[in-house]
Amino acid sequence: MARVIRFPDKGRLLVCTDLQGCMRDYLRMVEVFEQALLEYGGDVHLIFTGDLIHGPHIEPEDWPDFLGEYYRDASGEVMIAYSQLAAQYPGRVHALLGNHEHGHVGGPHTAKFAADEVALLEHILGPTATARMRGIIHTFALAAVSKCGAAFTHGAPAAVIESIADLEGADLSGAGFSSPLDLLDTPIVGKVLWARSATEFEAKRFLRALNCTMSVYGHDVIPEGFEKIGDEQIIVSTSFGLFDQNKVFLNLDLAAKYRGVRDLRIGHEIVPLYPDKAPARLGGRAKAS
Ligand SMILES: [Mn+2]
Repeated sequence: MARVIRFPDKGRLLVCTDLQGCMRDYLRMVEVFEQALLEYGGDVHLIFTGDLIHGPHIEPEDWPDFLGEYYRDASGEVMIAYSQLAAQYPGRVHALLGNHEHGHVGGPHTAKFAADEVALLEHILGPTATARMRGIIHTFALAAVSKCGAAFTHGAPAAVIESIADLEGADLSGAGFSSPLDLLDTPIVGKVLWARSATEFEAKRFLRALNCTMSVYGHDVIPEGFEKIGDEQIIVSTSFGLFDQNKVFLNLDLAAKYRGVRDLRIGHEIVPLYPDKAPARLGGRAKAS
């Protein structure tokens, strides 16, 4: 797997964060991508920034409000659909490793909705589908960079790196640790996959090492859709933990030179996933109620 994706300096880039097994939002994102391909003459990339898998297995009557819109986990199906889409549009569809995928290929096992979500999903899938899913996860990168200034990771840009080579050389295998949990304490992989926040100093150091101006990530849930932190960071919530009206993705111009997240405008670069449900605050068309 290429550890770091390098986007070209032309075309559009659509950015989708944590799906956590939500097939409906995955399909909506594919619809947006295919619409953009028509609109931009085929020159469009799509990146999923990790945590495509591990959603809740909860009955509607037990569903808590803080999980946003109701859905049933379809992790295995989402992964297969992703790999088919990547095969259908070679070089255009990309994914980053999230902490939830990492558990299946050597990382610590996550315990968000089950005591061991890795074991649970692998049990549901069975050995053949598990092997197939691991093969797909092995194609995921650790980070992505672009000439437009945006750098992409699953978690916050808190990792201590001096250059892109530090990401390219990162060991994701978990080999050499007595427990996968020790991986959390490593300055690169642990932070890239698990950090929920980064200070301005950390973010600037990370971006300087990558020759980028702004850091785009998910991993955390922003119920309102997105949060800008200083001029260097934006957390985007496309699916997990949100109600449809607040879900957003990014639509970036790879030929642009973004100076920072202040250049990302609602209704242009920050776009509602469901514009008919989203309020005007997010560039949507829903009537105020
Ligand atoms: Mn995560």
